[in-house]
Amino acid sequence: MNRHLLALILLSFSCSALAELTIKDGYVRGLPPGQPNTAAFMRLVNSGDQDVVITAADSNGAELAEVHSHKHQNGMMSMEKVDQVTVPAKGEFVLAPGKYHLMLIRLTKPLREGDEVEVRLLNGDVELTRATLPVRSVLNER
Ligand SMILES: [Cu+2]
Repeated sequence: MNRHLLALILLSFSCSALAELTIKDGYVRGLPPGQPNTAAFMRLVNSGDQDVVITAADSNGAELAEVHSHKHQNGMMSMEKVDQVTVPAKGEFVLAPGKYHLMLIRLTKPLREGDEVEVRLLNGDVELTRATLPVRSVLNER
């Protein structure tokens, strides 16, 4: 390995150490059996001095995880995958019902109240944060 490459790798490690993203108040919406998809909600808190950009996600509970925006247009609800989300330095970004959410697509098993699902948020291949979220029945959602 040449020295430049090593320096680059060390630099990227120290950068990711500065990214202090944590997931707070997270949960996965538990839906009746037979639903292929659901959503996870959480507060993304950045305690670091630099903006954190999320470009990808994954989960052990679904084949795919994507950040979606949610819109009301002409009385219709629609949602759309977003390519990236920026959590500002010393700030937060909220994923909540009717707003942005982490879509869990093609669930690998039915999710019941009390189950747990792990989600990871990434920038490219670099893990920014992960959390184990409880499943909360949609009936208990505020
Ligand atoms: Cu969605």
